[in-house]
Amino acid sequence: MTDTIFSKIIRREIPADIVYEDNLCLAFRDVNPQAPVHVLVIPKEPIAKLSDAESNHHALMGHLLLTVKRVAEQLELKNGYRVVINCGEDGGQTVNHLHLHILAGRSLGWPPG
Ligand code: IU
Repeated sequence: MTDTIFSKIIRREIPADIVYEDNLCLAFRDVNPQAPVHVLVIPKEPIAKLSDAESNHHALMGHLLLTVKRVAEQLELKNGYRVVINCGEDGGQTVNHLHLHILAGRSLGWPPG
């Protein structure tokens, strides 16, 4: 898959406000936040989108979700939060590196646009 800006963030080639990192993933604040708290959790492995994940990514996918929980605890999102994965064009995905949005800090509407 082609390099994206998220790979550059992982390699520290461009700056980001990183809130969590381990050997498998990175979490950083979105540059264009859609809520008072807006963090992206990304795998270090450059999987382009959720529909590209395969059975060998089973453990990694679970790790990403548990990282969301960990980051939410770290940021003390006691009132709740939303987790979003945009996949592909109709899903509104703009960066072709799998990412989980964590949105919090206000009451979020439903359904999304
Ligand atoms: P999407 O699900 O692909 O639409 O989300 C991409 C997000 O990446 C979006 O919320 C952007 O604001 C965010 N982002 C970023 O945080 N830093 C960047 O350098 C770029 C996009 I490009």
